[in-house]
Amino acid sequence: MRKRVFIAVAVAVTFSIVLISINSCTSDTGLDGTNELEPQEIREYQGENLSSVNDFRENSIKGPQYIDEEGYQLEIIGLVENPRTYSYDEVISSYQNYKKVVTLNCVEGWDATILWEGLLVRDLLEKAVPLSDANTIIFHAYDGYTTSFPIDYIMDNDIIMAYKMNDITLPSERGFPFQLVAESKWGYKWIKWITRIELSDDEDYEGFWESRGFSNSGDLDKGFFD
Ligand SMILES: Nc1nc2c(c(=O)[nH]1)N[C@H]1C(S)=C(S)[C@@H](COP(=O)(O)O)O[C@H]1N2
Ligand SMILES: [Mo]
Repeated sequence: MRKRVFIAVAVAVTFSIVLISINSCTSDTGLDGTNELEPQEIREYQGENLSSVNDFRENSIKGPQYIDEEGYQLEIIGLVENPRTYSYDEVISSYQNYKKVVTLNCVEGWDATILWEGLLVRDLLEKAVPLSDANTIIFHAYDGYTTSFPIDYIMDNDIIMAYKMNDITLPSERGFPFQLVAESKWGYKWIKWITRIELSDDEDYEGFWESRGFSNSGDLDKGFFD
């Protein structure tokens, strides 16, 4: 008799555990009864086909970096009147956002066309006010990677620092929180995981790949060893 009661209790307990776990796996039901779904990337924009965020080859110098949004800081430093540190939300909420379809071309022979969304680096610079001897902008990343541009490239073009691609937040592997959309430049100029923007007077500064023989201008219409 005791044994039967024991078995019945054991079966009931097992059954409830199974039910509870099925319930917690399948639904993310909010208080209002709506189910939240993971946002999906878009693959077409204004009639143009887009690549997927998964079409990129992973060839980063130290592999993917996983940056925590809470502790993240973006520094604007060097030859500027107003050096400043931003949190992730401050960067996103302080500036007008822009969208643009641009293709990244890697020197390894692949490319990806993505709808990028972010802020203009020019807007960040205008707030920071570069000093008159600043002529170069150096981007630093969480993995120690760097790359640089003449300030004029940033001021004369609508260069975006992206926080979304194909309508979803940048995945960690793709550079969360920010990747530079270095239009008309080779992929190695599209720095990911940006943590610091430094204004400098060193026109000859060479970033990670540039100091290993790749062209400093990185212009797509020229060879990458020019
Ligand atoms: N911080 C950082 N940014 C980086 C790189 C890197 O190694 N570290 N690699 C660059 C290169 S060579 C290319 S082609 C693009 C490619 O982006 P993906 O690694 O998301 O494919 O990122 C660029 N940005
Ligand atoms: Mo690349």
